[in-house]
Amino acid sequence: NNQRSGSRGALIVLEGLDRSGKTSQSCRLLSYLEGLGHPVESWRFPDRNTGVGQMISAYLANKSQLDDHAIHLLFSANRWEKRSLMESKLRSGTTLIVDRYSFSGVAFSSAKGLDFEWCKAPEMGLLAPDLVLYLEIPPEKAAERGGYGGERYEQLELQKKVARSYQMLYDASWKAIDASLPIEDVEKQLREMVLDCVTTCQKGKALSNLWS
Ligand code: NYM
Repeated sequence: NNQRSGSRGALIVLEGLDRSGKTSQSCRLLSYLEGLGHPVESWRFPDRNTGVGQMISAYLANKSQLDDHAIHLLFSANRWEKRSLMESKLRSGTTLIVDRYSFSGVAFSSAKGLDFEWCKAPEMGLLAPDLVLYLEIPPEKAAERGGYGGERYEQLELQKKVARSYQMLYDASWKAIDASLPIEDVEKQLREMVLDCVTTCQKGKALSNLWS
């Protein structure tokens, strides 16, 4: 029992272009860890349920217009409003599988032309993930998948720039997976990486903040 032994949960983030399969894989990882008896929750950003999240959702649906900097800060605020809950979940032993995080914030806004360092600044002090799983897919291939193009940003030229921005964020906590493989193959690779990470965190790896 994780709670009793006092070990913490892992903060695991899935990142990638639109239609790279993050949402399907985070569902699968959730069931997998649940099946193993690990306390686990699946989260996503933007969290569209909060007041800030509703503003973001309207913007993405092209129902409102906002300055690029303003929407960037709203995405960040949407993570800040969940930070303390995130920390208490992790400390009480719950692993969080998070569909998009600060890296999406920086990758999308900098792809639109905002300064890279400016984009990172409001993310500093949020919890640093223990593992970032990057679902790597050629932008052209993602664009062929169903449901593409419905929201703002789902355009091939912008997605190519987003892919380049993601490359600039890549560091030692990241693992890239070829997301053009069949869904079960991707899942198999992710399971192994996630289990490894959960174990490392149980053994006492410290929580830390972005970007340090
Ligand atoms: N997005 C997501 C951002 O531009 N900045 C952020 O901080 C986050 C978390 O929102 N195209 C973009 C990426 C997606 C869009 O995400 C909505 P999703 O996962 O499709 O709901």
